[in-house]
Amino acid sequence: MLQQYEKLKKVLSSAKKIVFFTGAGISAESGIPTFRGKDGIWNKMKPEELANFNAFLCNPELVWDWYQYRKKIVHEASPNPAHLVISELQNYFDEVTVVTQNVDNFHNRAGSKIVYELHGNIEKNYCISCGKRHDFENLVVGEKVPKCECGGLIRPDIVWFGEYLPEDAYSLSELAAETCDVMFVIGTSAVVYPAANIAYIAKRNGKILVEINIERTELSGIADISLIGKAGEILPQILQLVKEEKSYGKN
Ligand code: BJW
Ligand code: ZN
Repeated sequence: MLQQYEKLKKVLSSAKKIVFFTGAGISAESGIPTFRGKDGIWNKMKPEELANFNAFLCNPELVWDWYQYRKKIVHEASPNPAHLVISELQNYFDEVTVVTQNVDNFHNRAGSKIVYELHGNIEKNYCISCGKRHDFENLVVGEKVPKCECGGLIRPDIVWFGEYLPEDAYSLSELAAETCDVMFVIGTSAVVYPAANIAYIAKRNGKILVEINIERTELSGIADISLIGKAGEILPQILQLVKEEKSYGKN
């Protein structure tokens, strides 16, 4: 592990553009459950009943309630040291880009300025008929599942299985992967596509891949540096490393 940190120190000394590609594991220490693994959401709930458009059409109340429940958990929780360190690293490097699969909005709440959300954002909603975006002010009240003025059902702005990722967020993420110096891949099993491609694009373009995870993943075999442990513990150590090295970053 010490050897891995030494290697990382060297890599970061010349890095200017950094990408953080994050997944559910980064929010685990905030109390947000991950999807896979022992305590994962998909162990208790079936994705085919909740996370696809047909499920919403068949049982909008169930799906809507599930997202309201998850939203409550997110509102009661806060970004953890991992999100906060990523935000603070903006002070030390020319460009820090976050590409996240998470919908919890924590990177924005932590103060990261460039955040590409590949799977949507639980705080946002839109009408399935006219596409209008909705906050909660202009919804027709008295309905369990809120409706748009046009009569269409309002759904959470989350990318469900079988749906396309937001085009802008995906293509800007591809570009960030192609042009960064280092990509950190944090807390993702990297089994969901096309999001997982982002890490492979960086690797194909000769970028350094640094993985932070509590266990080995699909990506471990191609990672240049592998740091095994909790993101909320490892990232503060990386910040310390960066602070100690005067020659780093913008100064
Ligand atoms: C820690 C830690 C700590 C824990 N510190 N680490 C090729 C083959 C087969 C299928 C497909 C394929 N290509 C595409 C597909 C279909 C599908 C897919 O990928 N399926 C795979 C599962 C097989 N993809 C799609 O459907 C995508 N769309 C698409 O392909 O469109 C094109 C198309 C259109 C029309 C027709 C056909 C195709 C859309 C995918 C949308 C994914 N959405 C979800 C759910 C959102 C709903 C919601 O939130 O309610 O997004 S799935 C779920 O997985 C969620 C996540 O963003 C995503 C990734 O999960 P993540 O973040 O990696 O979490 P986990 O739980 O898997 O891993 C956590 C990790 O953290 C673990 O490694 C832990 O060890 C670690 N960890 N604590 C550090 N403290
Ligand atoms: Zn509408």
